[in-house]
Amino acid sequence: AENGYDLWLRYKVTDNAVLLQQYRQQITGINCTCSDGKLLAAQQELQQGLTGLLGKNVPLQKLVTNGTVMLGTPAQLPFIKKSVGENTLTGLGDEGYLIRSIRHEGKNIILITGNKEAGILYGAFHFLRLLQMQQPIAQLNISSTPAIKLRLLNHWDNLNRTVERGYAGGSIWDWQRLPGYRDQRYYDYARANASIGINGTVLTNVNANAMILTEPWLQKVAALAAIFRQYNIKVYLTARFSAPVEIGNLKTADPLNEEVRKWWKDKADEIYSIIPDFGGFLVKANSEGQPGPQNYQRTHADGANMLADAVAPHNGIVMWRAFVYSNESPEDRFKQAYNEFKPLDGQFRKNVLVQVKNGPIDFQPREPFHPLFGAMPQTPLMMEYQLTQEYMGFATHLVYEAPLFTEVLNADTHTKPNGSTVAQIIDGTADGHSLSGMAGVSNIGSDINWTGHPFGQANWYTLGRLAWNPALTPAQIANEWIRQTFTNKKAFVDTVQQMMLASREIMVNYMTPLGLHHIMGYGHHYGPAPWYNKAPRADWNPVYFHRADSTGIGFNRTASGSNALAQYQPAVRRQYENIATCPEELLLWFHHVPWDHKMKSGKTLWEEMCEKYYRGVDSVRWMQRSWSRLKNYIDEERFKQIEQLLGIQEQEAVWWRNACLLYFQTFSGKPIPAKYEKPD
Ligand code: GCW
Repeated sequence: AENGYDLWLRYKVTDNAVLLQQYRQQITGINCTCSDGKLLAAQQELQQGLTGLLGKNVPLQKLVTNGTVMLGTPAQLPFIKKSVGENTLTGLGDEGYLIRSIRHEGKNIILITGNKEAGILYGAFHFLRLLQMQQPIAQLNISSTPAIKLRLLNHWDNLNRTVERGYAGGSIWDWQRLPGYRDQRYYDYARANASIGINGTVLTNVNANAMILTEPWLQKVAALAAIFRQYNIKVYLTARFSAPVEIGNLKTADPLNEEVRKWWKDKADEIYSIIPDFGGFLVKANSEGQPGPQNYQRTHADGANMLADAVAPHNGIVMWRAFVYSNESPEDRFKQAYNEFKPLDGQFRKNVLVQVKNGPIDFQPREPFHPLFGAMPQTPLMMEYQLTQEYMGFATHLVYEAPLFTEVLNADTHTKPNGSTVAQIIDGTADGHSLSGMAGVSNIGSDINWTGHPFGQANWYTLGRLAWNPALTPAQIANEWIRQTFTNKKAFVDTVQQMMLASREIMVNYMTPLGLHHIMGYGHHYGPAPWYNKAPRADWNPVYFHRADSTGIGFNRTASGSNALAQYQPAVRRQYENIATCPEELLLWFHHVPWDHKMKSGKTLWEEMCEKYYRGVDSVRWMQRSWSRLKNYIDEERFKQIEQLLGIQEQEAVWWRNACLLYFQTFSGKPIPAKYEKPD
């Protein structure tokens, strides 16, 4: 059944007869000097994929013939050095690859090579992608290397198999049956990740449970690591800062205490004795009630460095999260991470990265880029995106996140005279860091199609592709994903690509237009609740963020308000602090704006807000109409799932629009313009 389990790796027989004929001539078998796990994984994937796509058995060959797909490193196949050239090979690094049509021993073959077997694995998946997308393969000359070193999923999975902010069932980690039972799903998870270049996974929630660091649990982790290793994926764990107290019987977790430091060193040694290629730790500390170094009057750097010292002898790393805000501080939450971390620049060990969310608040439908990007040149900063749609309609709404991700990557921080986009900061080029990373909070669960909403798969796909190459456009990524996941038929591809590209702005319009943010339901974050003001802390209340009153709406973050804008470079600050030059899509992030403020369209702010909310709903209906025309292009199962989900999305867009406009109207005191239908 077409239940979505195969993701974008469906390998259905090529449904273009001419092309199928060509492919069958161009590909006759696979020659592989298989020695190690990754190469074997590449060979198996190619055999499975090509056999499916060509609709015939693609054999392993000892001798090359015309149409052999040959896999091997230059060390295994010495002719490669001469045929390709030393410089080209050097440029590929450890994970890059070449795919070339060449003459070898008088035959026309396809060579997939890389300095390391990991590169060949990625090359094999690229080759399969070409066929899945029905591209010509006659004269291949492809070379590719990843721009970012650590390309990671962050699972917020708890040890009891619940998933924080997970909307696709329970955790896929079946801890109870590990390490003995190796679910096929782990292999398929690894294949999917390898196919898009993801090379690491943090298995556990950042709201961490120290138990994972005990020996029986580490054995379970080791079983997963053994599977993932073959696919060039390292495992990482979250480290609960108070673990020395909770599982180590110490009286303190003070990072400068000798016993505590020794405990972590011993713990790291133990972990590496069980999992020799363990990646390292991800840490959430002193945020939202989690323990951390500040409990002992130490800094984030003290905490991170202690863990970094523990894993350094094993080449491990520490990813220390910047998502901190304190329970006590009356300071604008927007400013707190920057205030905490900026002064620590230069104090972190070499093997520490600071992991920063894309925006200053929390994965909203639209946020300005985080002011920390560019502000800590001596520290490698990692990007943290959220694939799971905590604030974007869970796994119910169709929202393609690539436009959100690239909007942030392309933002210019103005911290360097010649190029300092967020992409250049996080890929390490702006400040010359060799460590670099991009992470996505996973949207994967035990649902048969992995992500709940079939289109959630596209967000997972995007993370991998963008981490490999941050210059890819949302259109390119969507195009790849649609062709592999559904069909190559043009009408389908074009229509769905348009829907995907528009979907994020559509959601912004019906949820939080013009820079509104964090007005979702308290706690669960689903649906509208801009009126809510009963949270135990002010900055969990929607009213804290929108600040609507009879004079206007929005959060004044200019110098006359919280002055969060001072955290940006002057060029950025000046643009945003002037209401005339502030992009309207960010307006209410930075300004408290009178209801009758004139917008660029000539409408008043209130009218523009009405326009956005109404357009948001109308556009969901447009998506529904577009989808309804595609019935005959794909399987009924997925067609109906998406049709039903769009139906809910339409109802909820109406809910958002009506709730927000009727509530904000109590402040604006103005009518909803007559040209719109009445709230229904
Ligand atoms: O997005 C918010 C979520 C919390 C989460 C936190 C974080 C893991 O509401 O559930 O906790 O951020 O990123 O640490």
